[in-house]
Amino acid sequence: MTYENILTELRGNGPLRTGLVTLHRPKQLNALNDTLMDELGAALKAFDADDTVGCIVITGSEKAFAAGADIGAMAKWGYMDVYKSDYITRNWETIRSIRKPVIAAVAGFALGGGCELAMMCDIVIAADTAKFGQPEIKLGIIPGAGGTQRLPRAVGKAKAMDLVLTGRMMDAAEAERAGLVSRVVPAAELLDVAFAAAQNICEFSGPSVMMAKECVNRAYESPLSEGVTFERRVFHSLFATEDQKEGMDAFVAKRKPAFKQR
Ligand code: CO8
Repeated sequence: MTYENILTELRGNGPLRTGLVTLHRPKQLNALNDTLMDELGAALKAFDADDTVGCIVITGSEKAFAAGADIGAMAKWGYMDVYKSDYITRNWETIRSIRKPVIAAVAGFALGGGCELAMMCDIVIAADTAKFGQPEIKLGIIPGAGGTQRLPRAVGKAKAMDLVLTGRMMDAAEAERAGLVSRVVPAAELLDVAFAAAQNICEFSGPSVMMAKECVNRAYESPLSEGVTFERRVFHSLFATEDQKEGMDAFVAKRKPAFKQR
């Protein structure tokens, strides 16, 4: 499948590979227009449905992961255009529905919708050149794809308010201290580190990977008591899988497990 605003490829040579999506509107710093978002949604769905793919990486360019929604396109919109369009919702719901782990490998600007896209991913690995921010306030709007909701959950109210109300950017080191990103690496190593993490995940049992993702996400959407009950039920269910037997037998026999379930 060829796309206009993204590039896709499969990486790795194990039984499970990593699906890579590269956002590719270089002249607009990967601003997220309708076409790009539709293509991103389609590519993620295709990788999610592909049994040979175990993990997905989304990246941008050296200069920008994504500089936000396309301001040129939005500038002409009125209230009814935005209200009636499903631009903001349709593909964001697709991203949320992806069951395999998605890693954001972020270099350069991740602003507005770009920062929100990174926050939709399960793991954010940042190059030391990364800059995160929600600068929508400078345009007379507010974040519209979860920025006011996911950012406080990721970095706490104080820093989220600071970023959303001043529109300032934070660098990779500050983002790591704040808990928005899990690792900061030299820019030249960004993709290698992201692929290594992805291939590491690919070696594990598919059901336990997908259920672990589902349970961690549940922590953000339910009270602790419900989350813990949900986790317990999912934990129980994994004892019905062949891979649980394989994983534990292998540990006892001091050999490497050969997980089969995808
Ligand atoms: N939309 C459209 N074009 C953009 C965007 C953007 N968000 N960001 C940069 N560009 C374009 C510039 O217009 C410029 O084009 P041209 O060369 O034709 O003039 C080109 O990219 C390069 O940009 P700059 O010359 O400005 O490069 P600098 O290195 O000087 O600055 C910045 C880089 C700081 C990233 C600067 O471009 C900037 O501030 N960009 C806007 C960032 C921003 O405000 N983002 C938030 C947008 S609103 C939003 O995301 C709301 C989300 C709602 C939901 C999401 C749904 C998908």
